[in-house]
Amino acid sequence: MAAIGLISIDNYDDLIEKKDDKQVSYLNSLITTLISDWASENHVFYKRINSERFLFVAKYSDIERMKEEKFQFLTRVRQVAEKNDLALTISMGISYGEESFEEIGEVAQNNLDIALVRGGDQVVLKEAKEEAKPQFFGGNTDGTPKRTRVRSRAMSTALRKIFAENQRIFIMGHRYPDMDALGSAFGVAYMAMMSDKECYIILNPKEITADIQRALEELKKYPELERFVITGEEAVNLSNEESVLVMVDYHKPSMSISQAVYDEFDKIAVIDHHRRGDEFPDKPLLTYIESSASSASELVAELIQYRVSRRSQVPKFITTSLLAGIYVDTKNFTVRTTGRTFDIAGYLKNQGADTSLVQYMLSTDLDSYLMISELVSRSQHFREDIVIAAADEDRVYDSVTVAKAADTLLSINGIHAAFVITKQPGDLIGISARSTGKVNVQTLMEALGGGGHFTNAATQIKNSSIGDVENQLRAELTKNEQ
Ligand SMILES: [Mn+2]
Repeated sequence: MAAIGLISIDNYDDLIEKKDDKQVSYLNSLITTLISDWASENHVFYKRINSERFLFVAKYSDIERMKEEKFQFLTRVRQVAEKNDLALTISMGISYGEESFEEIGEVAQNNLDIALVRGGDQVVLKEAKEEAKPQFFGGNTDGTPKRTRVRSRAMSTALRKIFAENQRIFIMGHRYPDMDALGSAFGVAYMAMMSDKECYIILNPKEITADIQRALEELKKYPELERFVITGEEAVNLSNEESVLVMVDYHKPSMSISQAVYDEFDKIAVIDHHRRGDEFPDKPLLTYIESSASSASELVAELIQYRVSRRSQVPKFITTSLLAGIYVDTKNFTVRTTGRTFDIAGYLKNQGADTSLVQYMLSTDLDSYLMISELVSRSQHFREDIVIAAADEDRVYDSVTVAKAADTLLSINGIHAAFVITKQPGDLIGISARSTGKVNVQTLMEALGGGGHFTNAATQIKNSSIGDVENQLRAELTKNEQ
Protein backbone atom coordinates (compact mmCIF):
# COMPACT_ATOMS: atom_id res chain seq x y z
CA MET A 1 0.00 0.00 0.00
CA ALA A 2 1.31 3.43 -0.96
CA ALA A 3 1.53 6.56 1.15
CA ILE A 4 1.99 10.18 0.12
CA GLY A 5 3.21 12.86 2.47
CA LEU A 6 3.91 16.56 2.57
CA ILE A 7 6.43 18.16 4.90
CA SER A 8 6.31 21.83 5.75
CA ILE A 9 9.01 23.86 7.48
CA ASP A 10 6.67 25.62 9.88
CA ASN A 11 8.27 29.01 10.25
CA TYR A 12 10.68 29.22 7.38
CA ASP A 13 9.97 32.87 6.53
CA ASP A 14 10.42 33.98 10.11
CA LEU A 15 13.56 31.90 10.39
CA ILE A 16 15.32 33.51 7.45
CA GLU A 17 13.96 36.99 8.00
CA LYS A 18 16.88 38.37 9.98
CA LYS A 19 19.60 36.09 8.64
CA ASP A 20 22.35 36.84 6.16
CA ASP A 21 23.00 34.70 3.06
CA LYS A 22 25.54 32.53 4.77
CA GLN A 23 23.21 31.73 7.65
CA VAL A 24 20.32 31.05 5.25
CA SER A 25 22.38 28.57 3.28
CA TYR A 26 23.50 26.94 6.53
CA LEU A 27 19.87 26.64 7.58
CA ASN A 28 18.89 25.18 4.21
CA SER A 29 21.60 22.55 4.32
CA LEU A 30 20.66 21.70 7.90
CA ILE A 31 17.07 21.11 6.81
CA THR A 32 18.16 19.08 3.78
CA THR A 33 20.48 16.92 5.89
CA LEU A 34 17.79 16.22 8.46
CA ILE A 35 15.22 15.27 5.87
CA SER A 36 17.51 13.22 3.65
CA ASP A 37 18.83 11.24 6.64
CA TRP A 38 15.27 10.58 7.74
CA ALA A 39 14.28 9.59 4.19
CA SER A 40 17.08 7.10 3.70
CA GLU A 41 16.57 5.53 7.12
CA ASN A 42 12.92 4.99 6.29
CA HIS A 43 13.24 4.15 2.58
CA VAL A 44 11.28 7.21 1.60
CA PHE A 45 11.54 8.96 -1.77
CA TYR A 46 11.34 12.75 -1.41
CA LYS A 47 11.67 15.97 -3.39
CA ARG A 48 11.87 19.56 -2.23
CA ILE A 49 8.98 21.44 -3.88
CA ASN A 50 9.98 24.91 -2.71
CA SER A 51 11.99 26.45 0.09
CA GLU A 52 9.55 25.31 2.75
CA ARG A 53 7.79 22.24 1.33
CA PHE A 54 8.80 18.66 0.62
CA LEU A 55 6.76 15.94 -1.03
CA PHE A 56 7.44 12.29 -0.32
CA VAL A 57 6.25 8.83 -1.33
CA ALA A 58 6.62 5.80 0.91
CA LYS A 59 5.34 2.32 1.55
CA TYR A 60 2.65 2.20 4.19
CA SER A 61 4.64 -0.42 6.16
CA ASP A 62 7.41 2.17 6.61
CA ILE A 63 4.94 4.79 7.73
CA GLU A 64 3.53 2.31 10.22
CA ARG A 65 6.97 1.80 11.73
CA MET A 66 7.41 5.57 12.10
CA LYS A 67 4.00 5.68 13.70
CA GLU A 68 5.00 3.05 16.25
CA GLU A 69 7.94 5.28 17.16
CA LYS A 70 5.48 8.19 17.43
CA PHE A 71 7.28 10.07 14.66
CA GLN A 72 10.42 10.67 16.68
CA PHE A 73 11.70 12.61 13.71
CA LEU A 74 9.84 15.69 15.01
CA THR A 75 11.74 15.53 18.28
CA ARG A 76 15.01 15.06 16.47
CA VAL A 77 14.38 18.14 14.31
CA ARG A 78 13.54 20.17 17.38
CA GLN A 79 16.61 19.00 19.28
CA VAL A 80 18.97 19.75 16.42
CA ALA A 81 17.30 23.13 15.97
CA GLU A 82 17.65 23.94 19.65
CA LYS A 83 21.34 23.08 19.54
CA ASN A 84 21.69 25.56 16.70
CA ASP A 85 19.54 28.13 18.46
CA LEU A 86 16.83 28.02 15.80
CA ALA A 87 13.07 27.96 16.34
CA LEU A 88 12.74 25.30 13.66
CA THR A 89 9.90 22.81 13.64
CA ILE A 90 8.26 20.80 10.89
CA SER A 91 4.77 19.51 10.16
CA MET A 92 3.65 16.58 8.07
CA GLY A 93 0.42 15.57 6.45
CA ILE A 94 0.38 11.92 5.40
CA SER A 95 -2.24 9.76 3.76
CA TYR A 96 -2.37 6.23 2.39
CA GLY A 97 -4.80 3.67 1.12
CA GLU A 98 -6.13 1.81 -1.88
CA GLU A 99 -7.60 4.90 -3.51
CA SER A 100 -6.09 6.72 -6.48
CA PHE A 101 -2.90 8.74 -5.97
CA GLU A 102 -4.96 11.82 -6.75
CA GLU A 103 -7.20 11.16 -3.78
CA ILE A 104 -4.41 10.08 -1.45
CA GLY A 105 -2.45 13.23 -2.34
CA GLU A 106 -5.45 15.42 -1.67
CA VAL A 107 -6.04 13.91 1.77
CA ALA A 108 -2.31 14.32 2.54
CA GLN A 109 -2.61 18.01 1.62
CA ASN A 110 -5.66 18.39 3.85
CA ASN A 111 -3.84 16.65 6.68
CA LEU A 112 -0.98 19.11 6.40
CA ASP A 113 -3.47 22.01 6.54
CA ILE A 114 -4.93 20.55 9.71
CA ALA A 115 -1.43 20.19 11.21
CA LEU A 116 -0.74 23.86 10.45
CA VAL A 117 -4.06 25.06 11.83
CA ARG A 118 -3.34 23.20 15.03
CA GLY A 119 -0.12 25.15 15.40
CA GLY A 120 2.43 23.06 13.52
CA ASP A 121 5.21 20.84 14.91
CA GLN A 122 3.07 17.79 14.38
CA VAL A 123 2.08 14.95 12.08
CA VAL A 124 -1.46 14.35 10.93
CA LEU A 125 -2.03 10.89 9.49
CA LYS A 126 -5.28 9.76 7.93
CA GLU A 127 -6.24 7.06 5.48
CA ALA A 128 -7.78 8.23 2.20
CA LYS A 129 -11.24 6.94 3.10
CA GLU A 130 -14.37 8.87 3.94
CA GLU A 131 -14.86 7.32 7.37
CA ALA A 132 -11.20 7.26 8.43
CA LYS A 133 -10.25 9.18 11.58
CA PRO A 134 -7.16 11.41 11.67
CA GLN A 135 -4.35 10.54 14.06
CA PHE A 136 -2.16 13.22 15.61
CA PHE A 137 1.46 13.02 16.72
CA GLY A 138 3.60 15.71 18.32
CA GLY A 139 2.45 19.31 18.62
CA ASN A 140 4.47 20.19 21.69
CA THR A 141 5.59 23.70 20.84
CA ASP A 142 3.82 26.93 20.06
CA GLY A 143 4.13 27.13 16.32
CA THR A 144 3.95 30.24 14.19
CA PRO A 145 2.74 28.91 10.88
CA LYS A 146 2.69 31.14 7.89
CA ARG A 147 -0.23 33.06 6.52
CA THR A 148 -1.59 31.55 3.37
CA ARG A 149 -5.04 31.49 1.84
CA VAL A 150 -5.02 27.76 2.44
CA ARG A 151 -4.51 28.43 6.12
CA SER A 152 -7.25 31.02 6.17
CA ARG A 153 -9.68 28.56 4.58
CA ALA A 154 -8.58 25.83 6.96
CA MET A 155 -9.18 28.21 9.89
CA SER A 156 -12.65 28.96 8.59
CA THR A 157 -13.43 25.24 8.48
CA ALA A 158 -11.92 24.65 11.91
CA LEU A 159 -13.95 27.47 13.44
CA ARG A 160 -17.10 26.15 11.83
CA LYS A 161 -16.43 22.76 13.40
CA ILE A 162 -15.96 24.29 16.82
CA PHE A 163 -19.24 26.16 16.42
CA ALA A 164 -20.99 22.96 15.30
CA GLU A 165 -19.93 21.23 18.51
CA ASN A 166 -21.20 23.99 20.76
CA GLN A 167 -24.52 25.63 21.47
CA ARG A 168 -23.54 29.10 22.63
CA ILE A 169 -20.78 31.23 21.17
CA PHE A 170 -19.43 34.06 23.35
CA ILE A 171 -17.21 36.71 21.80
CA MET A 172 -15.01 39.15 23.68
CA GLY A 173 -12.44 41.78 22.73
CA HIS A 174 -9.90 43.73 24.76
CA ARG A 175 -10.76 46.36 27.36
CA TYR A 176 -11.84 49.69 25.92
CA PRO A 177 -12.52 47.99 22.60
CA ASP A 178 -11.87 49.91 19.40
CA MET A 179 -13.68 49.47 16.09
CA ASP A 180 -11.36 46.60 15.16
CA ALA A 181 -12.35 44.66 18.27
CA LEU A 182 -16.05 45.43 17.75
CA GLY A 183 -16.01 44.79 14.00
CA SER A 184 -14.23 41.46 14.34
CA ALA A 185 -16.58 40.49 17.20
CA PHE A 186 -19.63 41.10 15.01
CA GLY A 187 -17.93 39.26 12.14
CA VAL A 188 -17.50 36.19 14.33
CA ALA A 189 -21.09 36.59 15.51
CA TYR A 190 -22.20 36.46 11.90
CA MET A 191 -20.41 33.14 11.43
CA ALA A 192 -22.09 31.84 14.57
CA MET A 193 -25.44 32.95 13.12
CA MET A 194 -24.69 31.05 9.93
CA SER A 195 -24.10 27.97 12.04
CA ASP A 196 -27.49 28.58 13.70
CA LYS A 197 -25.93 29.11 17.11
CA GLU A 198 -26.83 31.47 19.90
CA CYS A 199 -24.18 34.14 20.10
CA TYR A 200 -23.24 36.87 22.53
CA ILE A 201 -20.83 39.78 22.39
CA ILE A 202 -19.48 40.98 25.72
CA LEU A 203 -19.16 44.72 26.33
CA ASN A 204 -18.63 46.70 29.49
CA PRO A 205 -20.99 49.73 29.40
CA LYS A 206 -18.48 51.63 31.57
CA GLU A 207 -15.67 51.18 29.07
CA ILE A 208 -17.17 52.52 25.87
CA THR A 209 -15.21 55.05 23.81
CA ALA A 210 -16.80 57.64 21.55
CA ASP A 211 -16.47 55.69 18.31
CA ILE A 212 -17.92 52.53 19.85
CA GLN A 213 -20.74 54.68 21.23
CA ARG A 214 -21.54 55.90 17.71
CA ALA A 215 -21.45 52.31 16.42
CA LEU A 216 -23.83 51.22 19.19
CA GLU A 217 -26.23 54.03 18.26
CA GLU A 218 -26.21 52.77 14.68
CA LEU A 219 -26.72 49.22 15.96
CA LYS A 220 -30.13 50.25 17.34
CA LYS A 221 -31.40 50.08 13.74
CA TYR A 222 -30.66 46.35 13.80
CA PRO A 223 -32.57 44.88 16.77
CA GLU A 224 -31.77 41.32 15.61
CA LEU A 225 -28.06 42.14 16.06
CA GLU A 226 -28.35 44.47 19.02
CA ARG A 227 -29.64 41.65 21.22
CA PHE A 228 -26.23 39.92 20.94
CA VAL A 229 -24.62 42.55 23.14
CA ILE A 230 -24.51 41.57 26.82
CA THR A 231 -22.48 42.39 29.92
CA GLY A 232 -19.86 40.20 31.56
CA GLU A 233 -22.22 39.19 34.39
CA GLU A 234 -24.89 38.13 31.92
CA ALA A 235 -22.33 36.08 30.02
CA VAL A 236 -21.22 34.24 33.14
CA ASN A 237 -24.86 33.35 33.85
CA LEU A 238 -25.58 32.24 30.30
CA SER A 239 -22.51 30.08 29.76
CA ASN A 240 -22.97 26.33 29.98
CA GLU A 241 -21.12 23.12 29.14
CA GLU A 242 -21.69 23.65 25.45
CA SER A 243 -20.24 27.12 25.28
CA VAL A 244 -17.09 28.44 23.71
CA LEU A 245 -15.35 31.79 24.06
CA VAL A 246 -13.80 33.49 21.03
CA MET A 247 -11.21 36.14 21.90
CA VAL A 248 -10.87 38.73 19.14
CA ASP A 249 -8.23 41.42 18.56
CA TYR A 250 -6.23 40.42 21.66
CA HIS A 251 -4.79 37.30 23.23
CA LYS A 252 -3.54 38.31 26.67
CA PRO A 253 -6.13 37.05 29.16
CA SER A 254 -5.45 40.02 31.47
CA MET A 255 -6.65 42.40 28.74
CA SER A 256 -10.12 40.81 28.70
CA ILE A 257 -13.16 43.08 28.99
CA SER A 258 -14.29 40.80 31.80
CA GLN A 259 -11.87 38.65 33.74
CA ALA A 260 -14.77 36.67 35.20
CA VAL A 261 -15.92 35.71 31.70
CA TYR A 262 -12.44 34.63 30.68
CA ASP A 263 -12.11 32.48 33.82
CA GLU A 264 -15.49 30.88 33.14
CA PHE A 265 -14.41 29.18 29.92
CA ASP A 266 -12.15 26.26 29.23
CA LYS A 267 -13.02 26.11 25.55
CA ILE A 268 -11.36 29.09 23.91
CA ALA A 269 -10.51 30.20 20.37
CA VAL A 270 -8.20 33.13 19.64
CA ILE A 271 -8.26 35.35 16.55
CA ASP A 272 -5.71 38.14 16.70
CA HIS A 273 -3.22 40.13 14.68
CA HIS A 274 -0.89 41.19 17.50
CA ARG A 275 2.45 39.51 17.80
CA ARG A 276 2.12 36.72 20.29
CA GLY A 277 3.35 37.44 23.80
CA ASP A 278 4.11 35.14 26.72
CA GLU A 279 0.76 35.59 28.37
CA PHE A 280 -1.59 33.27 26.54
CA PRO A 281 -4.67 31.11 27.22
CA ASP A 282 -3.99 27.55 28.23
CA LYS A 283 -4.60 25.00 25.43
CA PRO A 284 -6.95 26.94 23.14
CA LEU A 285 -9.07 24.92 20.70
CA LEU A 286 -7.97 27.20 17.89
CA THR A 287 -5.25 29.81 17.62
CA TYR A 288 -5.36 32.12 14.64
CA ILE A 289 -2.69 34.71 15.25
CA GLU A 290 -1.44 36.46 12.20
CA SER A 291 0.80 39.42 12.83
CA SER A 292 1.14 40.09 9.12
CA ALA A 293 -2.56 40.95 8.90
CA SER A 294 -3.59 44.58 9.23
CA SER A 295 -6.33 43.92 11.74
CA ALA A 296 -8.50 41.32 13.38
CA SER A 297 -11.29 42.57 11.12
CA GLU A 298 -9.25 41.66 8.04
CA LEU A 299 -8.73 38.12 9.38
CA VAL A 300 -12.39 37.67 10.32
CA ALA A 301 -13.67 39.11 7.03
CA GLU A 302 -11.52 36.56 5.20
CA LEU A 303 -13.00 33.78 7.31
CA ILE A 304 -16.48 35.03 6.44
CA GLN A 305 -15.58 35.07 2.76
CA TYR A 306 -15.10 31.32 2.86
CA ARG A 307 -18.46 30.81 4.52
CA VAL A 308 -20.72 33.03 2.49
CA SER A 309 -22.50 31.76 -0.56
CA ARG A 310 -23.36 34.07 -3.42
CA ARG A 311 -26.92 34.48 -2.27
CA SER A 312 -26.40 35.21 1.40
CA GLN A 313 -26.25 38.84 2.39
CA VAL A 314 -24.07 39.88 5.32
CA PRO A 315 -25.91 42.60 7.32
CA LYS A 316 -24.71 46.08 6.44
CA PHE A 317 -23.85 46.86 10.04
CA ILE A 318 -21.42 43.94 10.12
CA THR A 319 -19.65 44.65 6.82
CA THR A 320 -19.44 48.33 7.78
CA SER A 321 -18.02 47.57 11.24
CA LEU A 322 -15.44 45.22 9.76
CA LEU A 323 -14.40 47.85 7.24
CA ALA A 324 -14.24 50.46 10.03
CA GLY A 325 -11.98 48.06 11.95
CA ILE A 326 -9.63 47.86 8.99
CA TYR A 327 -9.70 51.66 8.61
CA VAL A 328 -8.67 52.32 12.23
CA ASP A 329 -5.91 49.75 12.36
CA THR A 330 -4.43 50.80 9.02
CA LYS A 331 -5.00 54.53 9.57
CA ASN A 332 -7.03 54.70 6.36
CA PHE A 333 -4.87 52.17 4.51
CA THR A 334 -1.56 53.89 5.13
CA VAL A 335 0.12 51.43 7.51
CA ARG A 336 0.30 47.62 7.77
CA THR A 337 -1.72 47.47 4.56
CA THR A 338 -1.11 44.61 2.14
CA GLY A 339 -2.76 43.56 -1.10
CA ARG A 340 -4.93 41.29 0.97
CA THR A 341 -6.16 44.26 2.99
CA PHE A 342 -7.38 45.92 -0.21
CA ASP A 343 -8.84 42.64 -1.47
CA ILE A 344 -10.90 42.16 1.62
CA ALA A 345 -11.91 45.84 1.77
CA GLY A 346 -13.18 45.47 -1.79
CA TYR A 347 -15.06 42.38 -0.78
CA LEU A 348 -16.68 44.16 2.18
CA LYS A 349 -17.65 47.10 0.00
CA ASN A 350 -19.26 44.73 -2.52
CA GLN A 351 -21.10 43.08 0.35
CA GLY A 352 -22.70 46.41 1.20
CA ALA A 353 -20.30 48.14 3.61
CA ASP A 354 -21.16 51.81 3.86
CA THR A 355 -18.05 53.98 3.65
CA SER A 356 -19.77 57.18 4.75
CA LEU A 357 -20.98 55.35 7.84
CA VAL A 358 -17.38 54.24 8.45
CA GLN A 359 -16.35 57.90 8.32
CA TYR A 360 -19.08 58.81 10.77
CA MET A 361 -18.21 56.00 13.21
CA LEU A 362 -14.57 57.06 13.19
CA SER A 363 -15.15 60.80 13.25
CA THR A 364 -13.66 62.72 16.11
CA ASP A 365 -16.04 64.72 18.25
CA LEU A 366 -15.09 68.11 19.61
CA ASP A 367 -14.20 67.00 23.15
CA SER A 368 -11.94 64.30 21.95
CA TYR A 369 -10.47 66.67 19.35
CA LEU A 370 -9.61 69.12 22.11
CA MET A 371 -8.00 66.35 24.17
CA ILE A 372 -5.90 65.31 21.19
CA SER A 373 -4.72 68.87 20.53
CA GLU A 374 -3.92 69.29 24.19
CA LEU A 375 -1.71 66.19 24.11
CA VAL A 376 -0.07 67.27 20.88
CA SER A 377 0.66 70.71 22.34
CA ARG A 378 2.63 69.09 25.17
CA SER A 379 5.11 67.39 22.90
CA GLN A 380 8.82 68.02 23.22
CA HIS A 381 11.67 67.02 21.00
CA PHE A 382 13.89 64.24 22.23
CA ARG A 383 15.81 64.50 19.01
CA GLU A 384 15.01 66.53 15.93
CA ASP A 385 12.82 63.74 14.54
CA ILE A 386 11.60 62.15 17.78
CA VAL A 387 8.91 63.72 19.98
CA ILE A 388 7.53 62.83 23.38
CA ALA A 389 4.22 64.14 24.67
CA ALA A 390 3.77 63.61 28.40
CA ALA A 391 0.27 64.31 29.68
CA ASP A 392 -0.92 65.76 32.95
CA GLU A 393 -0.38 63.47 35.98
CA ASP A 394 -4.00 63.50 37.10
CA ARG A 395 -6.02 63.24 33.96
CA VAL A 396 -7.09 59.85 32.59
CA TYR A 397 -7.21 59.38 28.82
CA ASP A 398 -8.92 56.69 26.79
CA SER A 399 -6.78 54.66 24.40
CA VAL A 400 -8.41 55.98 21.22
CA THR A 401 -7.59 59.61 22.05
CA VAL A 402 -4.03 58.67 22.91
CA ALA A 403 -3.61 56.68 19.71
CA LYS A 404 -4.98 59.54 17.65
CA ALA A 405 -2.63 62.02 19.34
CA ALA A 406 0.35 59.76 18.55
CA ASP A 407 -0.82 59.42 14.94
CA THR A 408 -1.24 63.18 14.64
CA LEU A 409 2.31 63.78 15.89
CA LEU A 410 3.69 61.23 13.47
CA SER A 411 1.90 62.83 10.54
CA ILE A 412 3.90 66.04 11.08
CA ASN A 413 6.65 66.57 8.53
CA GLY A 414 10.09 65.48 9.72
CA ILE A 415 8.88 63.43 12.69
CA HIS A 416 9.96 59.77 12.59
CA ALA A 417 8.85 58.62 16.00
CA ALA A 418 6.26 59.84 18.48
CA PHE A 419 5.57 58.76 22.06
CA VAL A 420 2.53 59.79 24.05
CA ILE A 421 2.59 59.13 27.79
CA THR A 422 -0.70 59.29 29.64
CA LYS A 423 -2.42 58.05 32.71
CA GLN A 424 -4.85 55.24 31.86
CA PRO A 425 -7.71 53.61 33.72
CA GLY A 426 -6.66 51.16 36.43
CA ASP A 427 -3.72 53.12 37.85
CA LEU A 428 -1.56 52.54 34.82
CA ILE A 429 0.78 54.78 32.93
CA GLY A 430 0.68 54.02 29.23
CA ILE A 431 3.01 54.86 26.38
CA SER A 432 1.63 54.84 22.87
CA ALA A 433 4.53 54.69 20.40
CA ARG A 434 4.47 55.28 16.65
CA SER A 435 7.17 55.31 14.04
CA THR A 436 7.43 55.87 10.31
CA GLY A 437 9.76 52.88 10.09
CA LYS A 438 13.07 54.61 10.82
CA VAL A 439 12.90 53.87 14.53
CA ASN A 440 12.01 50.45 15.92
CA VAL A 441 9.43 51.30 18.56
CA GLN A 442 8.67 47.63 19.18
CA THR A 443 12.03 46.90 20.82
CA LEU A 444 11.79 50.16 22.79
CA MET A 445 8.38 49.24 24.16
CA GLU A 446 9.49 45.67 24.82
CA ALA A 447 12.35 47.04 26.90
CA LEU A 448 9.66 48.79 28.98
CA GLY A 449 7.54 45.66 29.39
CA GLY A 450 5.22 46.18 26.43
CA GLY A 451 5.13 45.08 22.82
CA GLY A 452 3.65 45.57 19.39
CA HIS A 453 5.00 46.08 15.91
CA PHE A 454 8.03 47.82 14.45
CA THR A 455 6.02 50.98 13.73
CA ASN A 456 3.26 50.75 16.31
CA ALA A 457 3.78 49.61 19.88
CA ALA A 458 2.73 50.36 23.41
CA THR A 459 3.31 49.56 27.03
CA GLN A 460 1.55 49.97 30.34
CA ILE A 461 3.39 50.42 33.61
CA LYS A 462 1.81 49.93 37.03
CA ASN A 463 2.44 52.02 40.14
CA SER A 464 4.46 54.71 38.49
CA SER A 465 4.12 58.34 37.51
CA ILE A 466 4.16 60.15 34.18
CA GLY A 467 7.48 61.75 35.12
CA ASP A 468 9.14 58.43 36.01
CA VAL A 469 7.89 56.73 32.89
CA GLU A 470 9.12 59.62 30.77
CA ASN A 471 12.57 59.29 32.35
CA GLN A 472 12.61 55.55 31.69
CA LEU A 473 11.65 56.16 28.07
CA ARG A 474 14.32 58.82 27.63
CA ALA A 475 16.90 56.46 29.13
CA GLU A 476 15.90 53.72 26.66
CA LEU A 477 16.02 56.15 23.75
CA THR A 478 19.46 57.34 24.82
CA LYS A 479 20.66 53.74 25.10
CA ASN A 480 19.36 53.15 21.61
CA GLU A 481 21.25 56.10 20.19
CA GLN A 482 24.57 54.67 21.28
MN1 LIG B 1 -6.72 45.53 16.14
